[in-house]
Amino acid sequence: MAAVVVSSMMGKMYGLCFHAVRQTAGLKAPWLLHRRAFRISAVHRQQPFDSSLEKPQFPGASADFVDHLEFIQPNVISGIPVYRVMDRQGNIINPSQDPQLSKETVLNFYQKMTMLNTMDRILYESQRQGRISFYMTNYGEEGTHIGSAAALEPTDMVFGQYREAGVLMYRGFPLDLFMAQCYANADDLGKGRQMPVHYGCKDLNFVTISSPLATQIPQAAGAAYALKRENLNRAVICYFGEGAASEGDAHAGFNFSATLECPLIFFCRNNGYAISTPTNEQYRGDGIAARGPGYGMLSIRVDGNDVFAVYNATKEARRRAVAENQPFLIEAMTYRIGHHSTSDDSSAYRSVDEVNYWDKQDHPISRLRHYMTARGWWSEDDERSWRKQSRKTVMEAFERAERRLKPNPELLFTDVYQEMTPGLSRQRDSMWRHVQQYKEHYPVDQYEKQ
Ligand SMILES: Cc1ncc(C[n+]2csc(CCOP(=O)(O)OP(=O)(O)O)c2C)c(N)n1
Ligand SMILES: [Mg+2]
Repeated sequence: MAAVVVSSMMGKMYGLCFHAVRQTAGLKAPWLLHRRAFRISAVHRQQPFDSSLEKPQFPGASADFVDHLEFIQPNVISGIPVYRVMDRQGNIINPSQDPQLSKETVLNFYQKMTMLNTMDRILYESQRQGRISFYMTNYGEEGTHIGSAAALEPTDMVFGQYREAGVLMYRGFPLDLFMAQCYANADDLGKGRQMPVHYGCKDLNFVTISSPLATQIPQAAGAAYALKRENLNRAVICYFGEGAASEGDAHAGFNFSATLECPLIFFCRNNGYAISTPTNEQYRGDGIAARGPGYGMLSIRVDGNDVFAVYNATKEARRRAVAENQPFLIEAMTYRIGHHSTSDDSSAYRSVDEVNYWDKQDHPISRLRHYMTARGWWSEDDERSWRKQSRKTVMEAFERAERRLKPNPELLFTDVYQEMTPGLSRQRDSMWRHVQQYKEHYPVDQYEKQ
């Protein structure tokens, strides 16, 4: 039914794309589901105990004895290779890896990546002008968003960190709703209760963002376990930064999903920084992909600025995660070109030359544009008119959001309990008395009436 091949030495593993190979029959029959959901599959059962054999009998490892003292070397110098499909000029390196997407699909990738970029510029500027309270840009990471989102099924569930707006955009979240959330206006699906960029959309299977880092990781493991039990051919993708991977919750999520055999894709955006903490202060191993084998997860490192490499890796991980019920770890190497957020000034901890390199010489958008131009699918004129049109579309949505009223303050107290508790009810009455008493300080006309 299944076979596991796991290299014995960590050092040996580092040269391989996939660190463990497991083939398990697809999950079909309900009785099989029941068995898989509640019991460990046969291949992972404890090794049989046989005291007559001069080999280790420890239940926690399956290995041989050695008679020489040797520590395993972490290979951080020549580490896990970075899978890519295109070079920086947008040429396909190995034709067998070309996903051969249609012109229409590739143009859609490009339009989504650039639309995200335009939306970021306008919302970033609007925060600088004091129109919204906060914002986080996605500059430089557009390839990781669009490449991964395109490889999923719409029914797959997304657990994001906060810098994955392109995934939601690819799924069809309209500009008006992005703006409504950032403006916390009456159209916001979250009813204005969250900070900007904390999007969520039930219809698009995009779980609402929450600020405490890495909380989404064990939640995603639980959701993937539930989806496996439903047997509906759905997967979960969980995005996180390399900084969030240092949280204890990351360990809990990785280990639960591996031992419970969950159809889950862990997608790490390694963008070089966690606010001002660079990766060389964040970890001492070979990035995040190197941790996968430790959890018994199939793992790969990809060039996150190569949208096709991200697409291929996520597509294959998604296919196998569902067919074989096991988690995958993808580490997408990229660079955070913008400041961490509008509360950060990155010139305090990194050089302009470093940022310029990624902005001008190794950018996911320009790489895809080179690819399209070489095929005659895109011209200077197309670029000019698309830039103009996309900016106009974003500006129109922005103006609509700004004109819209704020949600009724009463909504602060709803949706916590099915029926409002006496305590909450007293707080609500007290709020209204306060607003009434100091009405000159509250622009109540800017809020929706009850
Ligand atoms: C538990 C917790 N600790 C600290 C923070 C403050 N914080 C917000 S974002 C961030 C850095 C995260 O970096 P990374 O995971 O690499 O994501 P990136 O911002 O680079 O996309 C920190 C420390 C937080 N939100 N939650
Ligand atoms: Mg980071």
